[in-house]
Amino acid sequence: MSFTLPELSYAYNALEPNIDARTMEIHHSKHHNGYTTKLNGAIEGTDLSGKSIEEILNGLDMSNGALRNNGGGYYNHRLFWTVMSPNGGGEPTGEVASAINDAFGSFEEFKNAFSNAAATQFGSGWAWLCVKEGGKVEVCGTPNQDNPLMPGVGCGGFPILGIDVWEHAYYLNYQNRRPDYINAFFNVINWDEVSKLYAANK
Ligand code: MN3
Repeated sequence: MSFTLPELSYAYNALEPNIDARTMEIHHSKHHNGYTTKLNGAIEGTDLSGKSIEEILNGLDMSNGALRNNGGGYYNHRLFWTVMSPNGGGEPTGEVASAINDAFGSFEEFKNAFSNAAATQFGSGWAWLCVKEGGKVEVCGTPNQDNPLMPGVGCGGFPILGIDVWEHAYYLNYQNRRPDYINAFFNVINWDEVSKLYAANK
């Protein structure tokens, strides 16, 4: 079994003006495609072939650079596309909203914590909202293509929201203004999908 590049459920220009079409096209068709191809190369002929990406990341040998970078890159981007939507933005409702309020005190405080994790991730990486068993949520960040599902990354739980803060995710439109990109990301967050991921993994 090999992994395939997932289709987006919206057009490359659908997230404008928050995320521009050219960035989306290159990010999906070049970067994510590259991670997918290299992930398939890294598992070909090994006993990992046939396992789910979650199983591969959970049991990852962190010294295997090709699998760590490309397995993470495959998974992280697959999640990233689904937690954005042209109909996104606003604030969450229901269970995930309650969990966010319990953990951070308010949506604004959550937004500050998530934005801060994204803004202060040095170099390339991701910021995450994760859910732990029992339903508690927390914010954390990981470098490069590391992911909370990997062993020992010190960022716990199941990721239900992630923002890519590699420069390739924003540089064409925002240049060095990462905070502006982070702000714009909040206009496209697909809270319906985040809620589903919360309910399925709490
Ligand atoms: Mn990326």
